[in-house]
Amino acid sequence: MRKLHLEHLPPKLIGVTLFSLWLKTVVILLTGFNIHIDSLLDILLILFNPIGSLMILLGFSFYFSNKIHKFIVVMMMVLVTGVLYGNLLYFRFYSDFVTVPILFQFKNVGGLGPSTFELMSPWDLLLLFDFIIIGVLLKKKWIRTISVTSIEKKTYLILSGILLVITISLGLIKSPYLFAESYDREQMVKTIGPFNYHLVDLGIALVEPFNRTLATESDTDVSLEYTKSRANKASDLFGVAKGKNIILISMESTQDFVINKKVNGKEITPFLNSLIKDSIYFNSIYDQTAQGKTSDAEFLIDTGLYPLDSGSAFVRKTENKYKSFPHILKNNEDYYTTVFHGNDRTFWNREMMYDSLGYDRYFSKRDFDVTEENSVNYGIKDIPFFKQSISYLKELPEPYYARLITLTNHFPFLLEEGDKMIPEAATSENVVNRYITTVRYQDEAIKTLFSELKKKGMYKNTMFVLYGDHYGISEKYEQGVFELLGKENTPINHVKLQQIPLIIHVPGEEGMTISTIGGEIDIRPTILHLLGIQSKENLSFGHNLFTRLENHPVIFRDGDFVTDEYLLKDNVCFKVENGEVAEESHCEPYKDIARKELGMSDDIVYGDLLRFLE
Ligand code: GP9
Ligand code: MN
Repeated sequence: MRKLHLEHLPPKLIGVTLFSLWLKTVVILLTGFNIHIDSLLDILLILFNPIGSLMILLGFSFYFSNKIHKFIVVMMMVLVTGVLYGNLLYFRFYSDFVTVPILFQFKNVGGLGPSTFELMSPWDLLLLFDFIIIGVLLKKKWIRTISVTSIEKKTYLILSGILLVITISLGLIKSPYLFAESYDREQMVKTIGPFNYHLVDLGIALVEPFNRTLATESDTDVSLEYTKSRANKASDLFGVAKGKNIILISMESTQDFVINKKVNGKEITPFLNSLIKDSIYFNSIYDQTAQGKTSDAEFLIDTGLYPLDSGSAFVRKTENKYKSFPHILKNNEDYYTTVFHGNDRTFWNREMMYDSLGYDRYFSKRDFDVTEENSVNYGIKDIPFFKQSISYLKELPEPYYARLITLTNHFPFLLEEGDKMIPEAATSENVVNRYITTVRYQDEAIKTLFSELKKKGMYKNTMFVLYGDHYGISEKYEQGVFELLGKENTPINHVKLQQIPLIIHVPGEEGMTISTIGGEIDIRPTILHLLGIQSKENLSFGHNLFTRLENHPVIFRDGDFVTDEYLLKDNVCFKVENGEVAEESHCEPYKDIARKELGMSDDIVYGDLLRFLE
């Protein structure tokens, strides 16, 4: 038998590594990211799109000597695995992909705290499988690294380049608005692959600073014209809360499904359920936040603009000029404006952003007595937080506007036994089971706040606005909620779970439930309506909820939307009525509105256009 001459074989390390990384990428894309597949083309794209970029990455190793070549290949494996795993962890909570700005707000997305550990799974170790196999193959010398000629290098490079061009072209054929809708990251990852997506994202981050330099005063005209034309009809409630103090409560991770819901015969939110009877309760309001979570909810309410497509405006756009809610309140009725929150001043860059938004005072962690005993998870528990806030509230000049941001009901929903006021639920998702107890605790805290305010005579002259800031249960754990609600896990039911409660309580006013659909962006015009303020500083995309048109879409940051009749989820059009897939043409006009509004809002924020309205 002839002896096998290994040294004449091709550079197999590259081949084996390319195959293993491709396989890993494809398996993760198909199983880890809940990517919506609606045609064979989608699968073909997913199979094809990582090849070109992986070849280019691994190709770098050719430019190093034989010894270092091996090392570079391993480094590329670490890089690719790290990028995939980072995205996987991020996706498990945020149902989104990592962007460059996220890397600069790492500590705000849970860092390496309990939130991240909760998201890990022992199965994740499988990601290291190829390292072991390739390690063994190298050790046994079953695969070799041999140098390549310059012709081979060139051919490899040209081939990788051609594959890359084909990938991008196929992506554009599949989704012509791929780059115009770069905020639709699922579309981007599905069509051009995760590595090309990261490159595009990096490119966007690099050119972003030029937006401001190139912006001119006339760029504001389109948005001014667009937002001016919206109807702001009169309603009986105009001015009913004129001159009152305003207490806004941002309820951490509070979804609307908890309202009036019992678990094991016990209400999750007994206080809110009773408050609703004497309040205006909007039960069809959607979470519109993106990667900035709580800070995005604050941004939506304070500015009436959409949050950024990537990263948090609180972190990225503090230098901008804003026409914010505090500015409007101050200019029209001379309100004193404050925020109360038990976390560090730097979290979400709040200290700086509140300055830009015109707040007079930020009561943060350093203003509270925070001890190990009165804290859990992210910081001070809601009951001591509210109790301590009251003494500050009492001293504020009136009328005041105070936003109080709760914290206890935060993922992964940790609470000591003694604070659990109802037993955990018994679904298949522990996260959901614990969530019930932290929401219940928050409800008790709000009850305490109300009764203390009543005792101190601070209740009657105040308008209360309570809203859930964003979802608490991400798609990964949603099955537990469906079990609680006895509902099926369908796209339409998932979208409905994104509803957050909005409760406006004006003492003495009659209660009513309003089912008009809306979003967090509509909260500011609604409050201004109740305050009787007709502000001219209205370059905002919100509508007053009392007169909002049902067929105007509630727009989500990824370009999806919901109207009274149709909803778009992952670019599939559905009928709201029965959850059936609808003809794409029904969604087209709303898609255009979504693209237009998100585009205009981004132009305002990235171009700092409000500075021209001084
Ligand atoms: C932290 C609190 C929670 O200060 O706002 O932040 P989140 O993770 O929900 O954005
Ligand atoms: Mn939050």
